[in-house]
Amino acid sequence: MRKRISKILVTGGAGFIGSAFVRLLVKKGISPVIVDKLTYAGDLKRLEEARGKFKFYKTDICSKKKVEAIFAKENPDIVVHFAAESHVDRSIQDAAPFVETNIKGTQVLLDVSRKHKVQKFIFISTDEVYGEIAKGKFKEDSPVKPNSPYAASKAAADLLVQAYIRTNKFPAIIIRPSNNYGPWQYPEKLIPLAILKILQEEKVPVYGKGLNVREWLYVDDCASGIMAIMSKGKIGQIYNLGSACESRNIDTIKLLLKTLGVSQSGFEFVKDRLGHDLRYSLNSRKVIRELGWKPAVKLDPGLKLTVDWSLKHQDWIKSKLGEINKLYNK
Ligand code: NAD
Ligand code: TDX
Repeated sequence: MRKRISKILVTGGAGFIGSAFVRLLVKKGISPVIVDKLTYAGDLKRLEEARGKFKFYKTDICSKKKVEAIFAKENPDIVVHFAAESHVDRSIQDAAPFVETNIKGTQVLLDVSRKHKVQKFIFISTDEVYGEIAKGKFKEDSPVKPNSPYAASKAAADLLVQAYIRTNKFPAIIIRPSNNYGPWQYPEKLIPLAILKILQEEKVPVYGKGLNVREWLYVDDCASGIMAIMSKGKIGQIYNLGSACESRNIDTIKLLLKTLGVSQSGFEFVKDRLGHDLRYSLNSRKVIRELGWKPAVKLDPGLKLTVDWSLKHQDWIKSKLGEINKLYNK
């Protein structure tokens, strides 16, 4: 008898990384169920190429009643949980939605998933739960020491998942990706914001002296890593997911200005972010050695792909301008 294909429920599937994962599932012939509240960050345009190949529920993951009803109807085998408030600067302005969605929303999903006996629960955490590291790299067993309200809310959720694994033998896996970039990223984050500024012929705002380091992972590589871990990862484990492509913000912006063919002076140093983490860096040997995953796109070609995509989707990027001006008070 042919084995039934697992039914996959994806939260936050209309977001930046969630939609890349959904597009990958659909390419592989899998039709997921998506649960997304469509906050300012959610956008179904990201899923246009997958139209008709997924089922969509516009629902807040914090509403236990609604999530229960979806699980009762859909009976998912696997849950991949991306939905979150994801922007550090917003969490500094107001932590409330971060506590609500990232912590309570995760608790609701854990309880409903447990009740419905899902086979696997994949939690998308972040490298930010470790805090900053001046030298060396974080391993999966490094202490969790978050700094921003965003990171603290993700760490709380990450620890809650670990508690359910230990207490209830809940079949979860935790993934901690590094900074993503690529097509369809909301232009509040550094790389798409810089592209938007350059398109508007404005200077790119670089916090502090631009010496903070981030490890840049192309979004399709992140999606393929999540797929590998979902398919072959060990239950109860934590996996770092990074690219080893580290770059200081100032160098990233200069590379981007070069890629766009504009003057190298197209940026300005602005007031630093409060509590700004100096450097994130992941040791990703576990996923590489155990599961054979490898990122395919380095930073230079990844920025070229992102710029090419952005030039073709200027209308979409510029449609977020009002919201961005509201966020950065202009
Ligand atoms: P995003 O902000 O682009 O998307 C988040 C999605 O979640 C949106 O579609 C939004 O509508 C939805 N959402 C928000 N609150 C919700 C709620 N209460 N109920 C249902 N849906 C809700 O985020 P992203 O950059 O795609 O990040 C996805 C996940 O990956 C997040 O958990 C984030 O913490 C994590 N992560 C992101 C990065 C990165 O660089 N972007 C790196 C590491 C980890
Ligand atoms: O205008 C800016 N100028 C600037 O210098 C912005 C928006 C950012 N920065 C700096 C701050 C960081 O050092 O660029 C770096 C990247 O900033 P963000 O794009 O805001 O990302 P970061 O704070 O590193 O967090 C990201 O990576 C981990 C994601 O937003 C998180 O969701 C993820 O968990």
